[in-house]
Amino acid sequence: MPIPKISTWLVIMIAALVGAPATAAPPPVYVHMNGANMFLEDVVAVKPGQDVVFVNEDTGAHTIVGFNPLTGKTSHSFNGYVAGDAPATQPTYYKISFSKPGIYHYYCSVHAMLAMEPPEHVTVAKIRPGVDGFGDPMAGVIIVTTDAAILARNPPSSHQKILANYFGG
Ligand SMILES: [Cu+2]
Repeated sequence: MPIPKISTWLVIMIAALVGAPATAAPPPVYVHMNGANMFLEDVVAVKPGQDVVFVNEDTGAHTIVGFNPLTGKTSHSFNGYVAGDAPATQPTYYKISFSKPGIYHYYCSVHAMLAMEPPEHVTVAKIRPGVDGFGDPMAGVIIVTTDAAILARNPPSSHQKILANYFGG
């Protein structure tokens, strides 16, 4: 077997480098909380394994608790707490990712509550009585998908880690 020339080896090595699979993870998708007791981007889509990072820019604490609308059961693994860091108002974070495609519902147990909705008998998040806000319960959905068309629809603010001028009270 003839020994390949150096130039041949170089071509093989460069081809191997160029053909190496991309290992860079996609950037996270961000969901922000401010003073309105809501998740600003309440529907976002990510790929399996891609991080969703909840950013609490509020001065009050929130929780992020996954639930199954069909059973009403809450999740132990999708269960976060983000302190409201008043008076310093430094953002606090909770990060989650999902390996399987699906639709993952969550709510803030401080500012919303789960209730069965007749006659459909599904569990939904509702406004917790006495909580201030814009009228919607503090809840959201994460869509885990490989569908590029759905992934492209995330709101622009979901690409920014920290939103300026969104510190609430
Ligand atoms: Cu909350």
